[in-house]
Amino acid sequence: MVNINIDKYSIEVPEGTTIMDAAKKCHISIPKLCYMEGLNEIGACRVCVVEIEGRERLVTSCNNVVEEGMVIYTNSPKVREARKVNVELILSQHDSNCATCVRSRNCLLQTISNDLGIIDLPYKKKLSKEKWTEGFPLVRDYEKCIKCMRCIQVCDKIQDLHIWDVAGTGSRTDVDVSGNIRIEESNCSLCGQCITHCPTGALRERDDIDQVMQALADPEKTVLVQIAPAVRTSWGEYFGLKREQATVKRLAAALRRVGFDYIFDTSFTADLTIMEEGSEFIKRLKNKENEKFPIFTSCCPGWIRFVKSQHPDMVKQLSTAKSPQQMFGAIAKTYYAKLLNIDPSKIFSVSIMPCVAKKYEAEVPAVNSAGSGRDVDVVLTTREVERLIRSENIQVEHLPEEELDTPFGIASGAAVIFGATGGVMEAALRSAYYLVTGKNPDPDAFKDVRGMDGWKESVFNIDGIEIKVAIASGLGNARKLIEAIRSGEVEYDFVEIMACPGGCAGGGGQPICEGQELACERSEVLYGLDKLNEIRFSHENPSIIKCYEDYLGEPLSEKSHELLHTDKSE
Ligand code: HC1
Ligand code: SF4
Repeated sequence: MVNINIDKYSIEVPEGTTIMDAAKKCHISIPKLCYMEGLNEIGACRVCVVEIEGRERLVTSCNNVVEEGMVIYTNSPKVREARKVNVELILSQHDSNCATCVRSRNCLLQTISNDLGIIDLPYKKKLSKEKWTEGFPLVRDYEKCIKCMRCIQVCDKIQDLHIWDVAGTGSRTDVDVSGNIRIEESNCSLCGQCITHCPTGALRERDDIDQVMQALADPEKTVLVQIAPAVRTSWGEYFGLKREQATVKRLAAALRRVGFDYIFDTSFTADLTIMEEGSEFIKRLKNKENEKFPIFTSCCPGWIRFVKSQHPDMVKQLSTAKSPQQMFGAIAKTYYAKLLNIDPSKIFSVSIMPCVAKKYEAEVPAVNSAGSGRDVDVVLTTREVERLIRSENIQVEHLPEEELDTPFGIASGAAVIFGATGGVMEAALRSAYYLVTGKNPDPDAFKDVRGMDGWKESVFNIDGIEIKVAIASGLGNARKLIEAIRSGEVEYDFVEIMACPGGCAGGGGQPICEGQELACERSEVLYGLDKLNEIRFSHENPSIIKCYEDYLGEPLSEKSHELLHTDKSE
């Protein structure tokens, strides 16, 4: 143990403790900008500097460890002055257009600048670089980048994709796409994890709110919106709502006031995905000698982009089922247009997703099969929806809860857990059991696949058939799992992969809560909702049963193939 003194507190801490962690033990919070625990402890921003008695130079507290007898000052005049100059230097490379920035009020650089009382920019120089990649779902603004390297570290260490790198030297140092190519040409999965870990507005999603506003203002359009499972766990975070207040029904009330005509649930088509994907899996399992295993789930477009670029020979092992988002789009512009008796071209279909890659997915030509333009016209992230609601001055905390619309507002608990890692697998197994045996299992029979581990596996026996399953979330884990399959180290029948750590609950389009990884807490909300739902099985959703009776026939029918399946290699 080591005895030290921090800001006049004497404390004993284990050897090897960083000064930042030692201060935390005394409830002293040292400001930091580039730091991410375990990932980015490089002292690049020099905001976390502290003074040590007897030493001339200040030291960074995130990557210097305590020594016996050290006397540390975390907020002395010398520290405050240095911190201020360091942030002013960072701001000299930053555009400081806070009023027009998507991260305004949720920006660590803005908070620290304010806290340090910076009201002038003595080192400001003219920036010349152009804004970048308008049109691509992921937008980067060089003038807001502060070279903290967080995006590089998340992409390297968690996602193992290495899209970002340092370019140039000295005052020309920038963060840019590795290999000096444009982002559109890179293997970016669009998982959006670089966005949620950026401390400023240098990385963000393409903003598509205007297109929705235009459709809402068009009297010719019927505007419908689908809400993804994981959005109900997080949308209230910016508004300061407690999780019990921020329900999907309160979000429905807010969206109605924004002007949407029909509010539906993506979980409805998550049930449909289970019907199709589950039936496809059983069919392929019965034909095992002619099929290549494992079969992979296909609802995460970040994962699809990853497999296409990193393991193209495995694309044919993906389930052909479209994602719930795209199934919803196809059903909305066919079956629902028929129910409403309106021309599909008059339907404008919006989705709210915790995801940036879903913007790309909706643009892929092969997934658009309803025959009237795009099946999903616009995808908004959870963050965009929060901005949309704020722009309408809606006081969400005073809204009542309101029901979603029928028939696509009805979903099973199995569908709702899609938003957590392992949820798609659990939902599929519940219905696969029914498809094989004709009986329902205990709805919690497959709960072994829950939890935040990045790579999970289990074996289940359904009526004498042994099914080996695995689940990975985070692309670094996905890469390890695939390499183990290739080397023959492991063997599975069915594998769920989600690009974002923790699944969509931790999605790249979710609210940004500095320094917190909330996938676990948000997933608990989903498992709670599943438990409370009267319908725990996708095959028991009455709207799904009716949709097959009235329109699709049966799972894997010709109509289903036309609307709900796609060749992933396109
Ligand atoms: Fe997801 Fe899915 S679970 S992919 O994370 O299969 O985005 O929530 O909507 O499509 O249902 C995302 C979430 C979402 C789809 C479903
Ligand atoms: Fe999108 Fe979910 Fe996949 Fe992340 S895990 S890329 S949020 S679909």
